Formats: sequence, structure tokens, C-alpha cells
Amino acid sequence: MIQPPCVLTFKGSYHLFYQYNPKGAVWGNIVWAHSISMDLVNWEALEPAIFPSEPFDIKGTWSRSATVFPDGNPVIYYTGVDAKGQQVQNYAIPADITDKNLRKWVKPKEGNPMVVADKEINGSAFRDPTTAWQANGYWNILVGSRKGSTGVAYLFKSKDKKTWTKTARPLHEVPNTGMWECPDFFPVSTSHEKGLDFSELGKDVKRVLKVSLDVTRFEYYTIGTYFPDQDKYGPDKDQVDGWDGLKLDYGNFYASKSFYDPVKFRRVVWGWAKELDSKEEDVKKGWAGIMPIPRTVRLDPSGKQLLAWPIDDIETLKGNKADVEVTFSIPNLEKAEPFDPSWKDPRDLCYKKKSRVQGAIGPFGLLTFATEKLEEFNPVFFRIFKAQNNKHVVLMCSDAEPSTVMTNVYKPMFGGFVDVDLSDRKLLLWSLIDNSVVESFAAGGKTCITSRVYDIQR
Ligand code: DQQ
Repeated sequence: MIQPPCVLTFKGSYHLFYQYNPKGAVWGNIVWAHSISMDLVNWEALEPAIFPSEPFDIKGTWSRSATVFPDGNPVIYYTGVDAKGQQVQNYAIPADITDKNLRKWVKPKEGNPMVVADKEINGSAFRDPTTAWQANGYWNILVGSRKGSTGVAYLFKSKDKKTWTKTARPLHEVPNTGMWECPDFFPVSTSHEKGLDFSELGKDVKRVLKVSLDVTRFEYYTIGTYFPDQDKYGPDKDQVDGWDGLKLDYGNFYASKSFYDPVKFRRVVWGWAKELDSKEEDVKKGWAGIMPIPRTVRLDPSGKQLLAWPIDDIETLKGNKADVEVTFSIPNLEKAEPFDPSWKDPRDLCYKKKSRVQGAIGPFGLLTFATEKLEEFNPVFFRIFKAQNNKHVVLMCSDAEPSTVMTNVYKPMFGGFVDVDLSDRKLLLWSLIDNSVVESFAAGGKTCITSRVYDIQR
């Protein structure tokens, strides 16, 4: 069983670390597995890098981040579950910095555990430290948590990277969002398309805060401003800061983490798609959970959302004919059915309108994994509505329900709105299809949906 990825770039190669159960295809016995790649596509598995061994992580070595400090030395921050079952933040460093594969990692006795829950923090809900960034002479990390039902990103600061102090208030918190796992806090440029490293500040720089919601198992992000002098983050005025917020992916995509790639000057986000198969099947096949294709992210020119697009390195895989690119032309937008403003949740709307019920414009899209007689197919499709302001609302759905006749799998519908200008009456869709996963990108990466699909033919 694998869980979310974390990437470290070191001396021109990519190191992938991820939660892994070496004893089976179910959650448990988590170690940090380690693979290495020169291109983010072809990977070689190495020995696990981190596993429970010390009082401060004996009951678990969980998620994660990697930081390369300006002196070139990498550090991993991870959550350990200590002997008392409390979640604490630890660090590990390479045993031999001259080994470019960084095979062995050590957890120094000095300074571990690095951050423990104080009286204010719930030590059973305190995990997933971020990559460190620098501001005003301090190093900063976030740790995800909750206070009752309020989701929280605690901020810790350090001058020497050894002693970390919690700031007076969290960097950000939002009532009724529950536990925030895997926070990610990164800068994006408003003036160019290249990625920025974590410590970039400045007037052409906005900040993204992404959190993974343990309650819904979806993620959301906001775009806003980071105020390092006040240790505060504020989402922009028009951003939805809660369950209905923007998503990097509206489908089976969780616990994502981004990294800055100094090789190609880009910001790459990598998520995790869990298995929706039955546990018995997972055990039988011997694995569960996948990493979808890593995605480059940047700010949309509107400044209101991100664009996510599969990394260009996958061009090398194109010979496998596992992708479909379509441009849909919409001849007559006039006949679109009216959009009811009470339809707030795109996923609910996909369920309500279903994939087989004909509307005025839509459903139209792709039938992936279709059997010859259409007993099974996974539709990725759109519907277009007309809103009161005369603008159009584009709904994108991916429906796993008809994708299999098997009954012992979870077959969800996923949906997201696509904020796209339809004045040229065109809508673009790119789907990457691979065995049991369909990753679809609408309108240049404005809306993405990852689905797991299981068919009788596999
Ligand atoms: N799962 C881990 C956490 C992380 C979550 C525990 C993601 O570290 O927050 O397995 O699903």
C-alpha cells in the first residue's frame, strides 16, 4: 500500500519518498519508501529511507516534506508517532552527503523530536510538516491540525533550524473544516509562467495555501497574500475558503504536495489516488494506491485560480497511445438550459443530472474504458448551462458508476465547474488513460478530475 508522495531534488535527480506498507496492500506498518529518477517518469526503487526506530517515531513514520537549505544540505521533516501515541515532528538527514543517491538517512538524537504539541495543540491531530521557507531571517514550517472542528495550520519559526517556536496565532484557520492534513504553502508568480521556490516574496508574488480535508478526503486551496511581518496569510476577497473552495483536482486526488524543480524552473504538484477496489482485491493483487502523473502548476492569468497540466516529461510515453485530446465545438450556446443558482456543489449536480440523461447542451465528452457493447464505460463529460448574468456555466463530470458491472467497488461520480470563456465556442479536454486511472484536464488545466476505474476485462 502506498500513500502520498514527497519529492526532493538533489544534484539533478529527483528523489521520491512516500508512505509505504512493506507488509501488505492495506494501511499499516508505514515506512518511507525511496525511489530515484532523472526525469520524473522512470523510477528506480531504493531501500526505504525512514522507518520506525526511535522513541519519537516508534509507532509510525508518517508524512512529510523535504527541504534543501541554501548550503545544499537536504533535510526531511516528517511526523513520528511516539511511544505514547502522540504525533510529533521529527527531522532526518542523509548519513552520507557525498552519496548522490542519498540511500541512508539518520535521525539525529540531538533535536529530535523537533516539535511537540504544546498545551494548546491536540497531539492526536498534529501532522504533516511542510517544506521550510525563509522570511525575515527566520525559517518557517506549517503543521496541519484541528482545534475542535476548526482546521488549523500552525506556524513554527526558527533562526537556527533547531529550535522552533510556535507563533502567537496560527498562519491560518477555518471553522468547520475539520482536520487539515498535508498543508502546502507556496508562491506563484503574477508576471511569468515559471515556478518559484518556497522562499520567494515580492510584489509579483501571490501565495497558495492548500489543505487536505480529513473529513471529506478532498483538498482545497485559496490564492492570497502572505504577510511575513505578521505571520499571517489572507485569501483574496473572492476566494472560497472552505469545503467548497477550489480544488487542484475534483476527483480521487488527496494529500498532494508540491515542490520547486530547479532543473526546469517549475512548480510541480504530486498527489495520491487511493484504491477504490475492495480490500480483498487489494490483498489479492498485492498493491493498493497509486501516484497519478505529476502536474506543473501556475497561476491562471485571471489570478483567480491555478492551472494544472501534466509535466511535459511524459511526452516520452506518448508512443503508448494512452492519451486522448479533443476539442469540442459547441454550435449553439443559445439553447443552454438555465442554471439554478442554488446548485452550489458541482458533484451534486453531476449526480442530479447523471451521465445518461440528455440535457439541452450535454452530456458530451469521452467514453473511456468502453466495452464493445457498452456494458461498461467511464464517461468524462460536460454540460453547459446559462446563468442569470447571461454567462455560461460549464460543468465537468467523471462517472465511475457505469464503468464496471462489479458491485464490490466504490464507483463515485466526481464533478467540478470549469471557469472558461466560451466566446469561441470551443472546449478542450485532455485525458490520460492508464489501466485503472483516467486523469482528465479541461480548458488547459482549469479543472482536473482523476478517477479510478475497474473493469471486468482487466
Ligand atoms: N495519512 C498519513 C498522514 C497524512 C495522511 C497517515 C494522508 O501523515 O496526513 O497515514 O492520508
